[in-house]
Amino acid sequence: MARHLITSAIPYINGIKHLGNLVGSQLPADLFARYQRARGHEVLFLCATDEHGTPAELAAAKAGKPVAEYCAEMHQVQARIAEGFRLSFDHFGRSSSPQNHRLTQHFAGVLADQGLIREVSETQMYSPTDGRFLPDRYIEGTCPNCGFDSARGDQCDNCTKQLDPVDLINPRSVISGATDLQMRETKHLYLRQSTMKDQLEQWIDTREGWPVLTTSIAKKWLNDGDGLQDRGITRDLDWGIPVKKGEEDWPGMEGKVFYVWFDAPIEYIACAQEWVDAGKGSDWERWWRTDRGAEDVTYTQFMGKDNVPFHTLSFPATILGSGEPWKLVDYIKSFNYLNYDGGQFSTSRGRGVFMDQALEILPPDYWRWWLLSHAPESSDSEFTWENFQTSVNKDLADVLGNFASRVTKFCRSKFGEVVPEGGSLGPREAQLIADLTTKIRDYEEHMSQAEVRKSASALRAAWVLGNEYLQEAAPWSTFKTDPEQAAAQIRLALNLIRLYAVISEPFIPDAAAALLDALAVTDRSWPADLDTALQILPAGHGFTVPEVTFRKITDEEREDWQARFAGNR
Ligand code: B3M
Ligand code: ZN
Repeated sequence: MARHLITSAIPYINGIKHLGNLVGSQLPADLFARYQRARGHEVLFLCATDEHGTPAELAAAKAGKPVAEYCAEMHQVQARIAEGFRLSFDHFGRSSSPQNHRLTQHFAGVLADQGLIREVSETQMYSPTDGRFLPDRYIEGTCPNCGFDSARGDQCDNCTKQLDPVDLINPRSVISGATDLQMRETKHLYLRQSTMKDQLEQWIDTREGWPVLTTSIAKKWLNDGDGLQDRGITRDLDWGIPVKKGEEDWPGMEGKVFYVWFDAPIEYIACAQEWVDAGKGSDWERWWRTDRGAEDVTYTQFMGKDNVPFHTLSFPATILGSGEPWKLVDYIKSFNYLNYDGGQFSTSRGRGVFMDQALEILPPDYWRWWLLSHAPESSDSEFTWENFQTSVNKDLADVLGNFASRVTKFCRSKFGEVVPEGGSLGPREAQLIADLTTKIRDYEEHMSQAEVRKSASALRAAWVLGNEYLQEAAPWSTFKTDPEQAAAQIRLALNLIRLYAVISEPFIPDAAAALLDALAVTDRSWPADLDTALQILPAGHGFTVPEVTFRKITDEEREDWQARFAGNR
């Protein structure tokens, strides 16, 4: 039995995520976690909400709520939606937890002790009216390039020019509208990543079999231009983790907080502490400290490609730089983007399907299957309603659902709701078992490497084999001449439904549970040997015909939904 630590990138707290976010980290991480559990391995699967930074402050202000209250509420909302999609986190934590406060301050302290932090003085916009420094996004003004009057401090949304707050004409505070802004000196902490370039590069070069997408992004940041840059890890914000050196105050850093990207990955560790403190587990060190048993843990991270630099360079710099025996990631699985119906998902324009809306129109398995079988692995991929309808109707309804329903209904009508006895298997069945064995071994191979699309294809191919067999063996005609043989065929087919439920569970957990329920079987053992696995339901075992496992999506629904999610909110 192996031990798998699995984390998904932690979603920002500000709002409900769209399907592209879901398929870029949480969903494939869940697939992998479910698979490793099904294979009998010990799994700790963690995720959390990423609650600090300007976006959280701005979203809370927009909602007219204190930021702590806003975050607590949105955490509940995201947790409920995660359950709706059956994301099987062992714990869904919060980066604002006391555990993460302590651990982030601890890391800053040890990094300082290792000489890896330097203090830098810079000038930044200060608003006397608001009594605070203003980050780029808190400043608006007229664009020097196109004259647009609501350009932000970091970029003009009208002409897309990248800006510095000082470039803006008539800059004003987004919070109060104040225009009496001034440049003031402020001090910040920088993590001296540049001194760790060789160590990081060597670490990356010795990772075996990492996806090209992951290593190419890491290499680009290591070697582009002037190479790896030192990184500011503090901000002049109210909301966040106060800058401290361990438990001690940090002179000159009063009123400042750590940068959200410094504390967010540390939450992966703090989340394991939260898991223990919530009474759900014991001994988090066993997963995270190589001096406490974590040396034989396999740690896999899942994320969208925009998160790769932080996970291949910044977070490892924190871990390695600490000089303490923390577990480093073993495999980073990254994803491209999912586009929506000829364009991009857009939160501001309400374009595309968001996680809460998806669950309002269809159960989670439908989305899980489409998203995973179309995961943007080797390139960006696109959600279209036509494609969604086709996949659901063909793969789920016609192939898997139809198989389960035909077999159980036929059995009920000829033999009753009980696994029939008599007859024996012939060469056709031997061939089916051989073909299935090949497919399932392929499936295992792809799943163990988190090759999501290839896994989905292998699984679909295994479903198809059952349908083809049923078509050829045609027990409904066999029954007329040789009822014993038909009984043997149906006994095999009923067992095949159980097998499909077990191996499909990581993709479609609800359907899997419903099928096992209908078959009145609790044995979820993974099929080591197919001959044996296809005899688990013995003759005489009672079952019920399952409810419709998957219904078809009609053309009318497809058109409705397409119009409803087109955007322009
Ligand atoms: N919250 C960005 C994102 O949701 C960021 C990930 C943090 S992972 C430590 O894509
Ligand atoms: Zn402009």
